Amino acid sequence: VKHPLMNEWTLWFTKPPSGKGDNWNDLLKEVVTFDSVEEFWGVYNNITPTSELALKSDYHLFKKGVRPEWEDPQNKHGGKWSYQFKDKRSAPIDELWLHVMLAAIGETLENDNDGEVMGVVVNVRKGFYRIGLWTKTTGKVIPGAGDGDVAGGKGRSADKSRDILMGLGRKFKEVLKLKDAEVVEFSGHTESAHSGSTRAKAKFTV
Ligand code: M7G
Repeated sequence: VKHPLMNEWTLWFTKPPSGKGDNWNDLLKEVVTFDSVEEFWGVYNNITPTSELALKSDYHLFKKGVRPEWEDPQNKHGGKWSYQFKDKRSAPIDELWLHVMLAAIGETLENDNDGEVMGVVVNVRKGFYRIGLWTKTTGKVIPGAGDGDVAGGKGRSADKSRDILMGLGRKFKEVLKLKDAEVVEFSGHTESAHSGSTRAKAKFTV
């Protein structure tokens, strides 16, 4: 018996650069697509735990059909909530990443299936692990679009869109078991792309 997931999900992996001249696209690899609880565990039990990955590796778990890139049409008006675990030795990263993946595929991050969640990411870096939650919108109204047209979320008021994003941020923080004083930041992908890194200025925090 297979227990179907609400959505199909694709796991991607970013390999660490092996030499000079490796660009983002050479390093990003699609691994596998699944649509049941059983297949998820089959994949999970056969891949390297995050804690054993080389520096500059990433896992990305995204809804099927969405590439884990700013440039994807479904991400280009979006952003992400993220948190950096700076004490790599004490962060239970394998458990945290598992819980984030389960929240994504189990659809427990969103309240009303708002269609905001695009995927989740874990980055292995020299000084930290970073876990991110990518969203379709940034809660911003697109200049020139019709009244109430929020980027990627047509028909929603900017207030409603903002509420949905803040709710997602709070839920994400809960899944990561962070304390109140630990701050989760939201930043738009456009800003990340311009600054050439994810270290763009935070728009919101929870
Ligand atoms: P990062 O892995 O998000 O954060 O971005 P880091 O700075 O902590 O390592 C590292 C670099 O990967 C960026 O400066 C880009 O060169 C590249 N990169 C990351 N992402 C998520 C993208 C993307 O979506 N599209 C493109 N073109 N490059 C990206």
